[in-house]
Amino acid sequence: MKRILVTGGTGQIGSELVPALREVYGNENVVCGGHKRNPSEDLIEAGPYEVVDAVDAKAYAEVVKKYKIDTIYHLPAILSAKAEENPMRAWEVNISGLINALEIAREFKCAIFVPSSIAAFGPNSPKWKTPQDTIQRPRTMYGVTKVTGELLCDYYYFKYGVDTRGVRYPGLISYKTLPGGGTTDYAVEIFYEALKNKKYTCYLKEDTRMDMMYMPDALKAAIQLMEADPNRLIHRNAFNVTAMAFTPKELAEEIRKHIPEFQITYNVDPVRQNIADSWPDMLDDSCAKQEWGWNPEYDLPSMVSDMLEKLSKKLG
Ligand code: AKB
Repeated sequence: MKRILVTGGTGQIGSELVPALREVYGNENVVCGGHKRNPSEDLIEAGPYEVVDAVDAKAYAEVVKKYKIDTIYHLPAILSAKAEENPMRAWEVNISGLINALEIAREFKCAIFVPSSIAAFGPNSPKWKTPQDTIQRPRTMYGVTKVTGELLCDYYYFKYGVDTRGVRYPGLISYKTLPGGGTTDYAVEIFYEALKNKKYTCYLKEDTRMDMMYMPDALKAAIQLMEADPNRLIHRNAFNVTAMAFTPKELAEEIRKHIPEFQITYNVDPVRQNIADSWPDMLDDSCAKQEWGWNPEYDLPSMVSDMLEKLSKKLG
């Protein structure tokens, strides 16, 4: 059985990936490594929990050694909008943290999953059906760290044979843990406001199309890729994955099918608008489909109805 450590385990992806992995591999075999956010009670009660600051290589390595870890899901990252406020901190967390993880994976012979993002593309990448292999000249610090991360993961695979794998996530939507400091965050916030106040003011223009995915598909992608037959993998770092692409206006229209009184208004934040305009509208995920059988379950209508149902239960 695998022995897994998830760093960034209390964040938006980690807080749902840890329970999903525990279901597959057993509670005791999946260590949740948290840092900034306090863990929920069920994360601590169900299995091992350790504080892991990815920037502290020694502490990171000690946890890997203590639990005889053979697979790391390395998730800590400062997201796009936050990274523009403090680019040096973003470099430290996203790159110094990552190089620590890669060195530890090399030393302790661990396989490692590292998420990249649509942010690894820039304004001169093709916008529609962005190919797996194409121009990557992002203009955000977050994007720069994501391209660097992809290259570092390839380097550790080719130079040292470390089993590095990753996907380029689009904006992720979930009802459990809020994202923090991303450009795609509106697609989560809108559901809270729709249920609580029946109105939402969006910081992006109504026709800003971006690639998105519902969290169950994002978790499935990570677990499925780490289980994939390595002989079939041509790309490794990092696979384009996608599930749906929509604009704020289209999302609001879909929500209105469930909450007819819902109203959306717009008050554009130039920083986040600029970032969103530099990203693809939708990725081409055919390599992920061919090389490891990627197949998302949720589209816009099924995501919206599940989100509203689960979130309204959560909000009581
Ligand atoms: C962000 O908006 O920064 C992230 C991402 C697309 O990687 N959600």
